Amino acid sequence: MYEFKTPCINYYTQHILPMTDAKQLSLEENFQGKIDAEIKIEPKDWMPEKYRKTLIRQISQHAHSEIVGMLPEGNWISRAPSLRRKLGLLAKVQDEAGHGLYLYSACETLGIERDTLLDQLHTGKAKYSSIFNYPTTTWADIGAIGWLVDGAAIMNQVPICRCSYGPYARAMVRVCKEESFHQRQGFEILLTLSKGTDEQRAMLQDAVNRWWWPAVMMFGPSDKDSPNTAQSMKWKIKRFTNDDLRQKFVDVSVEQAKILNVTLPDPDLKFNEETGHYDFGVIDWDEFWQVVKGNGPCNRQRLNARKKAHEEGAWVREAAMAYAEKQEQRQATSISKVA
Ligand code: FAQ
Repeated sequence: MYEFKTPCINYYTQHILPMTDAKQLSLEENFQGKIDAEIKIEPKDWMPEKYRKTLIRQISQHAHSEIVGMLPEGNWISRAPSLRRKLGLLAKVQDEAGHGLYLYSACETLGIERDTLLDQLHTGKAKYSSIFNYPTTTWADIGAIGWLVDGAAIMNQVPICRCSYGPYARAMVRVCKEESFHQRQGFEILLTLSKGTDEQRAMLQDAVNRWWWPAVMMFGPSDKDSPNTAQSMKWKIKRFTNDDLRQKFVDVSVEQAKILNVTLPDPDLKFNEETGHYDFGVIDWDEFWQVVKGNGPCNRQRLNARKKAHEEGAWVREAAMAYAEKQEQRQATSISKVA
């Protein structure tokens, strides 16, 4: 059982207290001790400023990804090929909105306002996942997003259920359950196409050709070029490195591709008897960084759509605030009447 050397200190108070080096050191030792002992860090616990900032960066980027991630699929809600497909897609896109809101709430527990986070997204200061800057040109893209993008997302996010920061870890439990439904609906769309006409099978192969490499890139830069991984692993924000997760994703996807009867667009994909994993080709990191820097095929379109939706939703936020104030006033009046 882990023993606390000092009592937990309110993080907000701690923030403004001048600290001696020795005290700071013991706080940091206690903090790391809790993490090593798998004790969750909660919002009011003391935490190093860099831990807080790393979490705000990661959780907010994750939230932005969920929200921007609604756009490529939203494109197909009005064109889904049947009522059943439309219902499935609507539910998936709504789930993603929910994930974004959960994650913004988890991020707010670290002492940052939601308006600030949204401002960071709209001004291009905060990143969101590279994958959502690619276009969805055919219905098969919706299947490919579910299979590959949600598949990659699950691979990365299941370990975050064991993240050291309590609110993020707990939010991820439901998110992962829903992502797993998303992955299955995508796979089922593709399985149906794989049993369809020549044209449908060609559409499936074309979508897989376009989405495979961007999905492989989603895991982020190679470990040797990832500035944040080492510290995030020590703090148990990340449980696996980018390359480890990418390899797991490739290994499972190759087997699933066989069921779909599609070819993955990588001539170097080959099972390696020695490692027990699939070797794969060289990733085009130039493409990845171009997309991350804002020069992908749809970056401008995505950001403009988000900004427009935010502006057009101003009246909803105002109405919600007015309603909440009215409820508060009503409650105050009824309490004063009882008293
Ligand atoms: N795109 O040092 P690292 C989803 C940035 S949700 C853009 O390795 P870290 C659900 C990174 O931010 C998908 N930027 O960084 C869905 C950093 O820049 P910074 C999102 C990327 O944080 C499905 C720099 O490169 N998932 O798909 C990307 O340790 C379908 C150096 O990188 C999450 O956010 C990228 N792909 O590891 C929705 C999961 N990769 O901030 C709709 C949580 C890296 O220093 C439809 N996040 N960068 O300026 C994570 O696990 C981590 O943050 C990583 C990056 C693994 C993404």
